[in-house]
Amino acid sequence: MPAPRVRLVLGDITAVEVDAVVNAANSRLLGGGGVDGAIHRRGGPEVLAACRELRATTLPDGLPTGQAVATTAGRLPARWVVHTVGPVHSRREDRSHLLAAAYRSSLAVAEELAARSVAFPAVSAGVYGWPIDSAADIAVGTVLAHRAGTVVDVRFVLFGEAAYAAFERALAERLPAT
Ligand code: AR6
Repeated sequence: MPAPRVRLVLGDITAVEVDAVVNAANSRLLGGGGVDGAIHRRGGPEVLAACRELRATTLPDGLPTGQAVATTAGRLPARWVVHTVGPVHSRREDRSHLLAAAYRSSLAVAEELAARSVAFPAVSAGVYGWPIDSAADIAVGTVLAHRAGTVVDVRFVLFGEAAYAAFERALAERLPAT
């Protein structure tokens, strides 16, 4: 099975029409800033209600770092939000495996939902402080290593030229022009 087709998009992930939008959430799953805040604002109260329900049932202690879970997308132009928790960047400890796990878990959840298209933000590259070049390299490497079942279309939706350029470099390194 081949890897999904990967595309880069400059803009706001809450405006993207895909089956599944990935949220760079935190373990509490009750909203926050950055992508998380934007997804909850545009998705509306249904998304928060679904997150609260998860906390009250299957995830009483929250969602561990590197894992993923789906909810309704509420009013977003998507079918589902896949919430994942990236690691906070640390200079003392290599947490790359946790960032890769966040992408892998999100793809696994999207496959369970039989999603075809998935949009990812640059998980951990905002509030969680991950340097953008490294975040892009891990994101692109992990998605290209995925053997696609239903998920054949992956879009990285990048907020700002610097993030877009970093993902372009990461993609060029992994997929040299033939
Ligand atoms: N569309 C696409 N990308 C965006 C958007 C958007 N609307 N808004 C921000 N970004 P962050 P994290 C970019 O901080 O680092 C939250 O408070 C942003 O420029 O959203 O994983 C959560 O509740 C950056 O490149 O996520 C957690 O507590 C990238 O998305 C914590 O932040 C990720 O930035 C998670 O931090």
